[in-house]
Amino acid sequence: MRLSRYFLPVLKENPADAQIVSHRLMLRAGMIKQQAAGIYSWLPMGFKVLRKLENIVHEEQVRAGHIPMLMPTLQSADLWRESGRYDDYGEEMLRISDRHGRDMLYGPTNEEMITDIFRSHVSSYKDLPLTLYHIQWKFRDEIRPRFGVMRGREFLMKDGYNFDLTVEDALHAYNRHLVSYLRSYERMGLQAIPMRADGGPIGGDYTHEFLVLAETGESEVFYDSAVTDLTFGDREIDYDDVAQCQSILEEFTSKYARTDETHDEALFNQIPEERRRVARGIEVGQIFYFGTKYSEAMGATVQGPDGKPVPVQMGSHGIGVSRLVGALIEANHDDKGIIWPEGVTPFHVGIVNLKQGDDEADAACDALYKSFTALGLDPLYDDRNERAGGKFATMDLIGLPWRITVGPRGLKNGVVELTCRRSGVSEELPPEQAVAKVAAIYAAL
Ligand code: P5A
Repeated sequence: MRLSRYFLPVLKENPADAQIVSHRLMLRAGMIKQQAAGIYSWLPMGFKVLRKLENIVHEEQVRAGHIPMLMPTLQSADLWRESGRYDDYGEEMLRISDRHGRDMLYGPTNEEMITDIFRSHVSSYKDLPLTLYHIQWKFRDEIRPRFGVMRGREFLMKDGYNFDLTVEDALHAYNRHLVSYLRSYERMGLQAIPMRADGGPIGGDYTHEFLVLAETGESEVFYDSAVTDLTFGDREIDYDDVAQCQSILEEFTSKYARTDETHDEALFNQIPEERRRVARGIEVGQIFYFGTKYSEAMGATVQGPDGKPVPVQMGSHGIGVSRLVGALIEANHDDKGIIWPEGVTPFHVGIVNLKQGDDEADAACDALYKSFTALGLDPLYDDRNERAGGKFATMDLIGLPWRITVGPRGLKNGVVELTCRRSGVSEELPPEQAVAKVAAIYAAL
């Protein structure tokens, strides 16, 4: 993409109403525009990052054997009356009535709708196990929407629902979700720690939240510092292997890590003092096992092996996809702007032309641009007629991990400058070597 033809409405000034760094930087970098409290348009560069996160989530869910689909945002109140949550959900639910006076709502989550789909089409235990998921907009009329996309009213969630015959199978589905979530967050360049939490309005008392440690997080967390040493890495995983998934769950959840809802001071005090941590975290996902809560209320039964009907065992599993964009920035920025991890960056590399209109510099930039696109990479070429300082400030603000600077002086010596956004380290290289180096970094992801 050439910047002169793109839509990147960067702001020079700090927006006054943005209290935390991710909100400030998303507005300044032209990623989002607020349309109403807690409701945002995703401008092209923000949309690109959102799509990258969605892709990672999709790939990891499909790898785990879960099946993508799409449910609507608007739901009929009748389904929620069956589960009893229409009254329970309270003011967080946006209620709407259509022209016929029928009660509708903008879905805050989809347990009822998926249970309805299941009961309409599945009647035998032979069709289990089944896990369906979608990535869809949700609405929760939060009393205090704030921090930009971190606590929105409209937000994008991946929500998955498992249906199993036995408790053991449902717990395996729970474990599969935990493992696939660990992989997803790591691919995004984030450490998200599973912590014992509370079921809240979704239900069930077996649930883990995934938290990214950050001072601006809304949850207070208590943990053994040893949990921060755990990484999933590139280990092979067989999602049908019950023992392997169970052992990964144990590895990642046996050390003390809890949110304030379930914190137990006595247990916490058993951790050696130098490893006790009290901090704040951003909740980027939550998984639940709630058994037959919805299937019993809504009559979702299957015929078991003995011919008798049994209510199906269920759980639900969510990732806050739009919130993750904010969480990623909270965890990856400096005083100049965003620093995207390579796995989620909106463009792979920035090209800065120091002397637009100079034949040699223009030709070298065009050649770099062509080389990257031929390799399947997505460069952002700042071809505007601007001063170098302004171009560098924009690149630093939008945070592409790699920048190539091209100017007549370097070209005389046959080199361009390759700069790493995170370390700030630059090196001079012939253009083809700079391309090869950047390409190798992305090929290794
Ligand atoms: C699990 C999937 C559920 O709703 N039902 C379907 C279950 N869980 S949850 O924890 O309530 O939400 C899942 C994730 O969505 C994100 N999230 C939000 N993101 C932005 N703004 C909000 N107001 C908001 N509320 C929830 C969180 O990341 C949460 O973990």
